[in-house]
Amino acid sequence: MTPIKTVATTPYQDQKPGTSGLRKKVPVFAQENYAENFIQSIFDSLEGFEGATLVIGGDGRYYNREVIQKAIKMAAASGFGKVMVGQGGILSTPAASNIIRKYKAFGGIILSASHNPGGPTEDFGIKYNIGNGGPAPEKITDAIFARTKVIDEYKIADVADIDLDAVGSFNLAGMEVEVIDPVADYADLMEDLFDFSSIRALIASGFNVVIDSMGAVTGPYARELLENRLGAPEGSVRNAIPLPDFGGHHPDPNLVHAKELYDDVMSASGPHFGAASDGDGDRNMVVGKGMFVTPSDSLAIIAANATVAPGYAAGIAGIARSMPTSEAADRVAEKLGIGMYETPTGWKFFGNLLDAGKATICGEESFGTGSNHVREKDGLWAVLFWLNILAARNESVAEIVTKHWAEYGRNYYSRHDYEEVDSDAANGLIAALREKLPSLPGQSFGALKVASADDFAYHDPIDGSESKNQGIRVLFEGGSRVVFRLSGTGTSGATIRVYVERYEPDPAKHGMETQSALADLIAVADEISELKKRSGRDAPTVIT
Ligand code: VG1
Ligand code: CO
Repeated sequence: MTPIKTVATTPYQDQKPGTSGLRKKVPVFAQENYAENFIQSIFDSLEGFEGATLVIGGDGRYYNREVIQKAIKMAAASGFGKVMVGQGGILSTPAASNIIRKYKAFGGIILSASHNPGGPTEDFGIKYNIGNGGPAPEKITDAIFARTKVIDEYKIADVADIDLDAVGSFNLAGMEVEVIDPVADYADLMEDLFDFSSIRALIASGFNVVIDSMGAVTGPYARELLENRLGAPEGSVRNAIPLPDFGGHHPDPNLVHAKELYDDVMSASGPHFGAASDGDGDRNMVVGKGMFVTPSDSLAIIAANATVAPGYAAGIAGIARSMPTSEAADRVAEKLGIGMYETPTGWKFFGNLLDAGKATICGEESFGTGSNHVREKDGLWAVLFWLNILAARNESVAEIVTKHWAEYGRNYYSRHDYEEVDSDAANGLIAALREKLPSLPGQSFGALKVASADDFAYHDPIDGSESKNQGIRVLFEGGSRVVFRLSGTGTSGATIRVYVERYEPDPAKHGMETQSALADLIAVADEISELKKRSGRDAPTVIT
């Protein structure tokens, strides 16, 4: 008797994938057939996977194991030949991307809500990645969403739960399941890209490095790399055990949620260098003594120094950044005489540029940096890149950053988030801005005169696809700008993001505090968008 059973289901109307997959609260995901509907809709939107391999893994958050069991049984029922799943259900997002590429899988399902909190009433997420290892492009996520609205049945192997905790292979309803070591392949890849012997020597000389894994997925990866392969003392990786609720941490590596680490590095007796990663391991925060590196600057500095790392010794072909990310990297690309690409927010837009060899290094202002080694942003990769640069240059983080500004100028930059704002109010704010766009150019706000204003649209140079309404940009004469967009990853209400940037070429003016350096632009952003009035808020929820 075949163990495959077909189950009748009714569609949900709210399964639209956002910036990075479908994200909802756990109680939403726990509704009858909710996860099954979405997973079957993924399979129904794909063609040609009969007998092929699917990679499955997640960030270890609450509900991870339950959904992995369902996904494996459904993959068997839909005709996949093999599933590779991380031991314990664990795979960081960049590690999953690597496994898909290395073992030439058809694609992968990544269970994560990234930097959002985890737990029984917190967030969960499902994302599909294609065979290049990257997030599915809009064409596929649109097809998945269309399918979720009409789905009426799904298929599942009616078998007992799988043991996810022991590495090994077995047969499940005619499909092979391989439970793999989630760390080894990724750690090997990092060792191919970076000069581990120089970094080992730097650490052995007394350079004190700590990584805060924030109770999330990078713990085992960071331990293997930093403590086992690079010789840092045991305990250098903090909050190293992935926990279903991240130990109550909000695993978002920024100055608000990783403040303890920041304060420690800034203290006289603290470590020389600190880094943190998010829930699923694709974001990074880098802090040196006396110097927090903004993600936009980090992208520019990594690109400018890329050739110190063996994996990039031949030089980089181009840089890509999301539109709201600061233009610091543009100046590096200009100097290197290489291509610079500006894409909408979200890693899925970098995939084509990376596949085509147009861009080698990519980044976002939201603590995300990565390269063509995988097709996701990669937190530990960025940390190792910094350690490689520090080892090669024999200077402190603060020296490297200030010298970079002196050479290229400084892009003062900040993002203000207004979280859990009423959705109608947030949509109204964007709609009103959109209406104002034609009248803005030429208008002056104090000393700032609007040069141009638009709603960012992206034309993909590789596949010709168009993505509209990707953020309202107001550009001022002299190169300053403010950008407004709504988050596509939140799970309650709306989050308004305001991005503010000012370019300062004069090194004598590089020592200002960021918020003061941007004060006039922040005030103008409020005036143009009526932010305070419409959101009912006096101040942002989070400033990064
Ligand atoms: C946010 C960030 C974006 C990032 C996305 C996924 O999206 O702004 O840069 O790519 O999260 O990252 P949004 O739509 O909320 O602004 V992760 O680490 O959450 O997978
Ligand atoms: Co993430």
